Amino acid sequence: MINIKEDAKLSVMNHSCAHLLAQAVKHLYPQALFWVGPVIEEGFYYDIDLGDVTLTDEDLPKIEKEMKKIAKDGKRIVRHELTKQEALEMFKNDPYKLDLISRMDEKETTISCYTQGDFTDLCRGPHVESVKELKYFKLIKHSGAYFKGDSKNKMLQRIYGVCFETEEDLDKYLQELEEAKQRDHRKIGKEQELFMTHELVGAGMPLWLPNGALVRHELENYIYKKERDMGYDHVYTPCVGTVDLYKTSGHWDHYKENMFPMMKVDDEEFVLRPMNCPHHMLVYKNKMHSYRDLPIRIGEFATDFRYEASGAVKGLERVRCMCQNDAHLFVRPDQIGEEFKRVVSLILDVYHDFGITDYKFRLSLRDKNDKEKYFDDDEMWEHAENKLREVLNELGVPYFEAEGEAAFYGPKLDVEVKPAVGPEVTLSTCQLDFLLPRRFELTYIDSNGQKQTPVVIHRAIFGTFDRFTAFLIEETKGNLPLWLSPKQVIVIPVSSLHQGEYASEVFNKLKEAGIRVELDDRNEKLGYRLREAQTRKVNYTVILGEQEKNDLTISYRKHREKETTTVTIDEFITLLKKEIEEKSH
Ligand code: TSB
Ligand code: ZN
Repeated sequence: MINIKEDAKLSVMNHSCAHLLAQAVKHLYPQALFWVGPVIEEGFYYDIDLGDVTLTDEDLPKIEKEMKKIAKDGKRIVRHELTKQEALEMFKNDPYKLDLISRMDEKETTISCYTQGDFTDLCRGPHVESVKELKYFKLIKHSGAYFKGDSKNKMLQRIYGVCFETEEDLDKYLQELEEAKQRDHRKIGKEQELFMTHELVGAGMPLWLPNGALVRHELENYIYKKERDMGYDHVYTPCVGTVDLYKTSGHWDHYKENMFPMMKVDDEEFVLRPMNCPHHMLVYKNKMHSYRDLPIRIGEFATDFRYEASGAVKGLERVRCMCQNDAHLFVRPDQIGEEFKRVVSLILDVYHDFGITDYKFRLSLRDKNDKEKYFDDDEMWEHAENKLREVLNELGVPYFEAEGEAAFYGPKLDVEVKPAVGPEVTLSTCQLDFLLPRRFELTYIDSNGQKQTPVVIHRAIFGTFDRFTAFLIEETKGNLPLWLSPKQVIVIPVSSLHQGEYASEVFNKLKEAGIRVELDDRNEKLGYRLREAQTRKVNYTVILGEQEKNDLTISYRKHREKETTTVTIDEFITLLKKEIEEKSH
């Protein structure tokens, strides 16, 4: 989908359209006061104080109609420049604009406002010449938004919209938007009973329902086997730790705003863990290691808790309680390159298995000026960042660099993907860390019998099972490949009276073969049951009529395919097993 913000011409149009929206709102709600109306990737929005009024869905078409009327009238958009004093005078009855003006520095910015007909707004510009140019726009949705994003402040009304140069462009965009909505994992997750949320459990704390849990088990089995084959050892550790543990690691100083608050039990102070590294450092430290034992790879499917803003939590994609497919690799300095390469190969291998092709590698570096977030040791950072660049160049994988995205303990290689709705997110991550091994005083004995400090590679291939599942649902539009699907086959007798017994026999055989199968012998019309299987996206529908019963065969239809094939039950099982084995997608 197009990124409006990156298109210079569309950015200007969308910004002008935000003013048009504000003017229309002012006509319909004279009490309205306006906060900010920026251009965003998806178009524009405006945050508006409507006094006691809360908008409903029915209000948007009315506002849109007024916008059309004003646009047709075709007033010019005129710019005026003001001194700070003039601006303060002009907007003296508007606390929102006064807030903006009071923070402006006259020497650095020219204060300007734009007038179109009876409406004037404080704005940097630029704008289109006349509202006449705004013809193809649509108000998309509305929501509440706290003033300055702070829940202690007043809730304003935010209206989103988008504007294009031509009708075709607008239609195309609206169609894409609709498709994205259909793909949204929150919608599919509900329809297919994969997960749920409940306010009694809390925001960002999804509950995995049986269907979703089946998918997750398959993901766990899959990655567990891969990791075992690559020499990983898996552990189980508690999802809490003491404050002292996180003081030792540095999380307490550098990651506290992402953590749940401390809780006291007897004399101990605990936190819900946001990361598993400290626990794994202690597992490593549990015994002596020789240089010959390294790399040591400690893996865990580990539950973590992070404080994510309530407005940011989203389905399974951004949660407050998550399960990482985590591992910490303890290596000698001379093994960094090799081990890092093995992790990147594993990522590529896994993406290939899942048919994921649309992703970007991002080299996430620290922000040199942010001494608060990042551990202050220039030499260590330069060394770690250069080491990663070196390996990436050697591997020849394309990547882009992003400052200020590193973990507090080191730089990382992240894999970025685009969800159906909203900005890009990180799936896999591979991070280089010279810090935590020092803080936990980890050692190994080198070939001269001397103590040395290992280097740690943090890596999560799926990232979290939560986010990866969200992504998979959207990638496949809910049509999960057979090996992952919670509903692989449904057996439907044409008439339960005539083929009911045979259907049970087929159902049992499939079940015994380990296939996730359901039997639909309800007394409903065949067409109805077939349609339902279709909407539920069951991978294979098996239809049994008199012919099949007499010939001891089955007829199957694959989801999204038209033709029906007749084979023996054994042939069908062989076919399913092959497809599962090959992880076809
Ligand atoms: C890889 N200590 C490392 C670990 O050893 C770590 O925690 N890295 S992380 O902070 O980048 O998190 C790992 C992965 O978790 C991310 O790559 C991302 O895919 C996923 N993740 C992070 N926050 C969330 C969230 N709120 N909801 C779902 N998944 C998340
Ligand atoms: Zn870690």
